[in-house]
Amino acid sequence: MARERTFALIKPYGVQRGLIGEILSRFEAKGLKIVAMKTLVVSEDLAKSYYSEHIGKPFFEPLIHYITSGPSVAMVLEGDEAVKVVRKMMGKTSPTEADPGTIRGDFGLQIGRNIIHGSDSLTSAEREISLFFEANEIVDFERIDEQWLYGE
Ligand code: DAT
Ligand code: MG
Repeated sequence: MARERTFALIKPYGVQRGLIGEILSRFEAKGLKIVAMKTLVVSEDLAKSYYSEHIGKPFFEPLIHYITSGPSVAMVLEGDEAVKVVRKMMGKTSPTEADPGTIRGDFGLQIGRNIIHGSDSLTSAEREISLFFEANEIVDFERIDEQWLYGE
């Protein structure tokens, strides 16, 4: 198994609903390490680069409007197969399809108001991390439980 870094964003609706702590607790309890985190209001320019794969789709403009509408919390999570693990913990794109027990399955109903984003591949993770963070904002450290978590 490969140790990976992935990018996650608690979107404006998640912040407004007071779900930052709930979401972070799930990631921490899973064993993922939060190696960078910040609160920011995503600018229009950043939003358009971040969601460039969706340019031209009917939901693109509403998506940009939503993601720039209030504060979000951006983070870098590290752990074995972190990309896949975070995607599974988030659940399917549509909250009505996402399984109970997943973040989207437990806390939302509207695809246009998803409360969380997570990178869908290592390539996307690298791109998204570099859009939101400078290299010196990401902290390399060991959690004291790592030898138990990974059996090293
Ligand atoms: P994901 O967020 O699961 O990676 P995505 O990259 O396909 O899904 O879409 C990004 C966001 O765009 C998603 O969180 C919500 C919005 N979105 C996707 N498909 C949509 C649709 N059919 N109608 C409205 N919004 C949509
Ligand atoms: Mg996506």
